[in-house]
Amino acid sequence: MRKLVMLLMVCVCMTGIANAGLTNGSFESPALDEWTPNQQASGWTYFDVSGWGGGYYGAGTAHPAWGPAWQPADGTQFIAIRSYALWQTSDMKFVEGVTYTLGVWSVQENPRSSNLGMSIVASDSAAILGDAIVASTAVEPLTTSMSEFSLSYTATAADAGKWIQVCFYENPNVNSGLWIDNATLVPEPATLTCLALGGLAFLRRNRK
Ligand SMILES: [Ca+2]
Repeated sequence: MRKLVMLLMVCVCMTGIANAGLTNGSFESPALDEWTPNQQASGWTYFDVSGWGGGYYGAGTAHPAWGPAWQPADGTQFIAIRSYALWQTSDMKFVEGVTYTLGVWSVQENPRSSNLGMSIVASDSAAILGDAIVASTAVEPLTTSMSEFSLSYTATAADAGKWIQVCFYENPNVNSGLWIDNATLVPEPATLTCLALGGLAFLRRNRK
């Protein structure tokens, strides 16, 4: 019975960590009845990366006229951006030696390379987007279906204690709309905390 309780503790821990770090990573909030242009997902800050003022963003459920390529990958809602970026401060700070993997699902309007940008940022402040981009990549989503992309970074001693921020952007130089869903930020080894909790439970059990 006790072994079962400890096993359950570890399982609950690992399940909880699957979506740890980000707020509203699946863009399910606020709940929207339908696709809405210029609607922002809560928990994220948006900005125009082109400066030309012709960008677009939207959120909600898939438009009824959209084909199977443009459907949410998780839940019922997702977002779109064109020449826009969005970022947020996660609920984690960097720990030296821990690897953080930023994941996201995306499909794009036209076949254009380097269109989806993903960045991991270290910041002294949770309130503003920092300028220390510690990892960044730009990838080409498919036009036929959502697919997953990821970016990993192992924190150094210099990063330790700084807020972990994440940013997604559409490359304004290629200007092709992106649909995005299911953003995650996963630390590894994530099981250290869980194993520590399991160890505590074991010690308490033996003291009785
Ligand atoms: Ca979603």
